[in-house]
Amino acid sequence: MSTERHIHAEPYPWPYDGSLAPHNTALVIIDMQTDFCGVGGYVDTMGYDLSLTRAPIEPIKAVLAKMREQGYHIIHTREGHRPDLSDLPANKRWRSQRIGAGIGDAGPCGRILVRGEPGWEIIEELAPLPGEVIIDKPGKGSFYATDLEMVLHTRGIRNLILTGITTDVCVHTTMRDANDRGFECVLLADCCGATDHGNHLAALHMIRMQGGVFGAVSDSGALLATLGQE
Ligand code: C5J
Repeated sequence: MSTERHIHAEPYPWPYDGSLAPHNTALVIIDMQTDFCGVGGYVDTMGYDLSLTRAPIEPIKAVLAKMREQGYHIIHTREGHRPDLSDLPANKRWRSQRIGAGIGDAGPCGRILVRGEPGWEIIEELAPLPGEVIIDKPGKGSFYATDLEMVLHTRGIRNLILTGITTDVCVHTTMRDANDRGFECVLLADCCGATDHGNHLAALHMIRMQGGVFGAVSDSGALLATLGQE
């Protein structure tokens, strides 16, 4: 009998080699912070529709509960900057100021995207448990200026299940970068959201090209169906 395990995904059953198992696979939850999906946070201050970035909360909760129960690795990320803003590039700050949500400026949830401020915290619904990895990143990708790759190698993780916000920015950047580093990635479509739904759909479409140019696309239902067979 074959011991291969896959989840239904497009454009191929994921992972490519059927090696889905708790010891080598991590759930990565990207930037589910008040600043990206809470009232008064960065995305809200920019004027985008919060329902789009809040849509993934419930599907992620379901996947997180099941993967915790089965002993998978869980990794959370947070985008944010040092209080002295010494890791904030001037152009990133300038762009945020011109849309009225200056990074480092005071807002309803504290200083926008600054580490330690209320808006920078991961939302309560998806709060990390003690022992789960948290990666603090100053950029969009989760590898740049972080120790994520070292954590993955140290734990023997090869497969990444990507969730969080936003699909077209931090999730995509992380997926592309992980793929280049040899990790096998799947993005769960209903566990991600963007500030523009068209961009969310376009980001999913991009992944499906070229036989799965950065990996594959699936959803929480398909993952839970496979994990439920345990
Ligand atoms: C953005 C993110 N969109 N988490 N950050 O600025 O995608």
